[in-house]
Amino acid sequence: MTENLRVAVIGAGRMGADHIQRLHTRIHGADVAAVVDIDLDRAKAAVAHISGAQAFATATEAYESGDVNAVLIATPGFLHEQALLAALKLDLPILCEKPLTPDAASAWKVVEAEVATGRKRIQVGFMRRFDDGYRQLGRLVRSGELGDLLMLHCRHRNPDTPAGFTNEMLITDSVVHEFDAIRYLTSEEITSVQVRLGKATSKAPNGQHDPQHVLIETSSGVLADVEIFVNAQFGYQVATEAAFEDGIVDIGGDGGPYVRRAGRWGGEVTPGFEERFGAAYDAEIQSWVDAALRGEIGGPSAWDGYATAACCEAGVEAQKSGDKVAVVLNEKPALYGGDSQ
Ligand code: ISE
Repeated sequence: MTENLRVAVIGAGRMGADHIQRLHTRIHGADVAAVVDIDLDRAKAAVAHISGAQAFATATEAYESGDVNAVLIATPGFLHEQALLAALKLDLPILCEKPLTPDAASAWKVVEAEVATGRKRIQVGFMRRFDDGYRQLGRLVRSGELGDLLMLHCRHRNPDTPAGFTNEMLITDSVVHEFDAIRYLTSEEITSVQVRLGKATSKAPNGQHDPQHVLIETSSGVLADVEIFVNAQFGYQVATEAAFEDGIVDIGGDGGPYVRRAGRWGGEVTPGFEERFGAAYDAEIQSWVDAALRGEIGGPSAWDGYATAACCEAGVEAQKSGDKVAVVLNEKPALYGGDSQ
């Protein structure tokens, strides 16, 4: 029988805590062996109910415990590069939450380091690829059943933003998902990004211009427009309408029971991404664990992380200039040649 993965989760914040719970209660083939957080008390609280798991303030200590053979990185994006390079040196299977890194140059360093190991070790946490709606839409695009895909209209709305969420993060933390989803749905690279700033909500914290309208173009000319609205108050919504030559497809509409009661009709608005994408996160982590036990990755690669980092960089430049900014990518290394996006 194959032994379970012994996972060190680095970062016990909102996403890290969610993954710890998932690994501990729902995922087969993996155990939480260690939780690492610069706030040791937070790490200790995260392992309190998990027998056999230890808390550490640094990843080095977790690795030196000798009880870890895989790593899930859930720290803020600007800390990823160092954590990724260290884990690659130890030849560990890695699940890295998005973004791979915040800019294209650091993401490329990670790609080069992985290429030097000769195999794919890094899976990037673009969970939408595991969401039923995105999967079905991806299949429809690839089947050609509705003719060619022409346009995508994407809506990405969050109720509010955590402290420290900057104007750039509307692109690097939120639209990054759209970049990956568009690449996934079209199986094409993105060639340009433009950002328009229109009328802003009074509900956004200082420094954020919210909402923003992002126009994205792929290599065959598919246009995708994204409304990114991160202080939308009412709840969480990620939805896309796809226009094909022979039909229109909607994904991500309201879910749950539609209730008629006491003279009213309706249902509940999804509160946040944990609820909207809970099943997708479960499928993503299970796929990573299953693949890691075979010595492979089970989802988007470091190349996908790099390509989206390049889109984010163009997006941040476009936010500032208002211009249409080209996305320029380095040549795709052979290691990722066989990837279906
Ligand atoms: C957050 O980090 C996520 O990944 C969510 O999916 C996204 O909706 C949100 O805008 C991000 O800040």
